[in-house]
Amino acid sequence: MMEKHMKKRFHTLMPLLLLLLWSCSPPEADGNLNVNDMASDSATAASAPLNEDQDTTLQKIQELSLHALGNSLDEIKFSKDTLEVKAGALVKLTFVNEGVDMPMVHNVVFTAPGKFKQVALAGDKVGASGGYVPENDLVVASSPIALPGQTVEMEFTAPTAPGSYDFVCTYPSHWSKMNGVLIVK
Ligand SMILES: [Cu+2]
Repeated sequence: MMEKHMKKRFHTLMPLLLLLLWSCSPPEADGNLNVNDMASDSATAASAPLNEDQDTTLQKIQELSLHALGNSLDEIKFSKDTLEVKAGALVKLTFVNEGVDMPMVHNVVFTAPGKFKQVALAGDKVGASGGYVPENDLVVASSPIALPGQTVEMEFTAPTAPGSYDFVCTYPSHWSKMNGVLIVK
């Protein structure tokens, strides 16, 4: 008896609920309310990023490696002055910090052409909590901080516009010794 009553209430509430849901749909929705779609929302949301990345998953990853050398402010330098990537390539960079002592903290930040110093000085102000990386359009990509002896990895999409970009360590006062050119072809 009780169950029957509940069921009846549910049926009378259902059209109202559907109407509410329909009226809440965003303007870009096609207006067709499909209960099945709504039930599988979580599944489609999880697979959506994969669809967006479809081009890059088919693309071969370009692997690069870079070391930070030296164990004093006078010695520090990157192992390479120049890195080269294909325009728009998916790049995986392995960054090895060969420093031993604590002040030898490094990162690799790729910047717009000619902007390594400007980005490094802005990164200095950001401080350790922000990984010494400023949030602005001059930054193409940045690695995590690599402590002495640590190896970090980063993945990024190379700029689509060919040119000579910069890379730099934005740890305070390292930029003048630790910078190089990213050639995008
Ligand atoms: Cu450094």
